[in-house]
Amino acid sequence: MQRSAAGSRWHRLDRRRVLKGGVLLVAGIVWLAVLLPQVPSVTAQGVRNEIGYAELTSVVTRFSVNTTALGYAPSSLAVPTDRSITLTIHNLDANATHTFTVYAKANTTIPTNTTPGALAALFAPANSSLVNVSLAPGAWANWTYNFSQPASYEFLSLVPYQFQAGFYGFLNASSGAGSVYSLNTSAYDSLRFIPNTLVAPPGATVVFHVTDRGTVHTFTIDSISNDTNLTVGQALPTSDPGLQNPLVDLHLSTTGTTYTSAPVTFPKHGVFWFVCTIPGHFQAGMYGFLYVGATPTPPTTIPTQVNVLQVGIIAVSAVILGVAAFVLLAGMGERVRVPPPRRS
Ligand SMILES: [Cu+2]
Repeated sequence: MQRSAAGSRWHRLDRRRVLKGGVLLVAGIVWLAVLLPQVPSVTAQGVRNEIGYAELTSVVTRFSVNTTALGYAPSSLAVPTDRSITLTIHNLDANATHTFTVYAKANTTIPTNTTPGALAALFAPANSSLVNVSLAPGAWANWTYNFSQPASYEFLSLVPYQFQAGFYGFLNASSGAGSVYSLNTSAYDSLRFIPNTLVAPPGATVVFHVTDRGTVHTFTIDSISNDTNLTVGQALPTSDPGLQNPLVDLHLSTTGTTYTSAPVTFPKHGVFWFVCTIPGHFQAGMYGFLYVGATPTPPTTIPTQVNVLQVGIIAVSAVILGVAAFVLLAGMGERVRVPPPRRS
């Protein structure tokens, strides 16, 4: 009778301890499992230097050239190779007919002192032009063509004396032309852009996507390559031509929102600052570099800020797991140390 009462008491105590230990163990594991994977994105605010590479998102295949009273606009057009492109030619000149004639001989510039007679003779053979279309005032036409090789082709008007007066231009076919790239970064309240190094191919046309991970910031790209007016650790210069006429100037105001720039076409090569122009932010480290057609300098200054959050989560997890183990072992130990009374 006494034995069974004592036995059930120990059993009850033991169960309570095991239950407590088990709950703590589960809590510890959940704490570790739920919080630790989130750490990289949280600590990224202050610790990591990352490189973001431009991704090709689309290739422009539709182009247009207008004919005005003065000539072609644009008079120089970069088009991609190895794909079909469509060119719309629109004669906006209300008073005159013009032709859009593409000389079939690649990489050849016809001398502007060529007489109308000599020009007519040059274009007499049918295969002398890739296309030859005559456009009355207000008329337009589409021309579809696939440039297989990178090359430059001159286009001109065969109406007498128009070429001599400046009615000519060039189609420049190259493999990268018309390509639109996408670059992503985020702005954090730790006054960092992450990634803070962005890389794009030479002469790329880029659309920037900047996600606001904090409060109010700007993403402003200096239009002057290698602008030496800016100095790390100092305030932004009050008047800097590159920042007064920035290539991109996104104003970020809403956390979690991604802001998208208009497409920007960069020169072949250059290194451009991008900064936050909110007072104090640049000075505190809110800047990065865009490398166009250039190899990025590896980030050499990693902020020495300790990864406090990660250390904290591991420490708290260790404490919870430790207590859980102690309670579990203590429960078991007590059962061994105090066996149920025996009948003599
Ligand atoms: Cu800022």
